[in-house]
Amino acid sequence: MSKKIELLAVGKIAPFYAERLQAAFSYHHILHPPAGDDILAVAPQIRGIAGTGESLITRALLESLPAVEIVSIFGVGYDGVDVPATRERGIIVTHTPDVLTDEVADLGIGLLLSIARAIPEADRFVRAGLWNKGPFHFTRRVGGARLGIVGLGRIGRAVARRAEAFGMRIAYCSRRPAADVAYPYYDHPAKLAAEVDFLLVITPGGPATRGLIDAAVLTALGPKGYLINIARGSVVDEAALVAALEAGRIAGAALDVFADEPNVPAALLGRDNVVLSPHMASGTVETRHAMAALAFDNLEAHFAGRPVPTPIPAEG
Ligand code: 8YV
Repeated sequence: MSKKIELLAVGKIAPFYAERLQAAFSYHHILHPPAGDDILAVAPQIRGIAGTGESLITRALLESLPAVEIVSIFGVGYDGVDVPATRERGIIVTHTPDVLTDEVADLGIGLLLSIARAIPEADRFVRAGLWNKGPFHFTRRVGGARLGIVGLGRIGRAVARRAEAFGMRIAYCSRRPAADVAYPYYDHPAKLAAEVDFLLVITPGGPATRGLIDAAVLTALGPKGYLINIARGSVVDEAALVAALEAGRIAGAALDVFADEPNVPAALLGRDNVVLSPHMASGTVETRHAMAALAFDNLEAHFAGRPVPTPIPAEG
């Protein structure tokens, strides 16, 4: 039998995916870079990296692995990868688009409904026995409301299609207008925020969008506006968000992603006008298996000398 290729997995790898990698590769694992002592001996032989949307594939890590040819990300977002460092060495980077689009869009709509109709708060109300003492407060209608989508990529479009079915009026903001949609376009999130009731963020993470949703955007969204973030925690200025919630400058927020996961600002935990979920938008059994299959296919194709199915975009 030929010797197995040395592979380094970085971050929290789903057990079923790790098992598949272990069967096919000589598997090593670290939670965070830099590479620990345990893999130093094998570092010069590592030819592939398997990571997730949250893994940090830093320049320093890549420099410690001189033979790396491919980084396969289990996730559509690859903002944890130092892409310029991979480009300099011709290292291929792949991700898992498309297979998770519907799932993430579903959770975006789920969070929007949850915050608008106060579903988690209503659940706490019933469980606490408060229904006997009086009715639950009225909530916010979604039909006819205006939804602003920050980032009209694959997932943003899938959110828009779903929101249309709820009778919402869509507008969007992205780097440039999309030629194939009729939704009103705004060139800055603050301009979009000023025109909508719900602002849903689904733009890539990374340096280009860090802190994009800042105090000015939240102020523009206004005291009746809701923020939904299913992108990356880094896209929202979390301190500005907490301050806006505390001052009543926005009506509420529903968040699947945070700046320092799994740590969530304590100031958000006690608030009824905040809905929180643990970065789980793609986290169904079906979709996580589809993501694992695609992430694996990328590695397999590369080491078999075939083109990888889903490289990251050339400009990304
Ligand atoms: C994570 C994600 O990759 O696709 C993305 O960009 O954020 C997620 O799907 C997933 O949580 C795996 O860790």
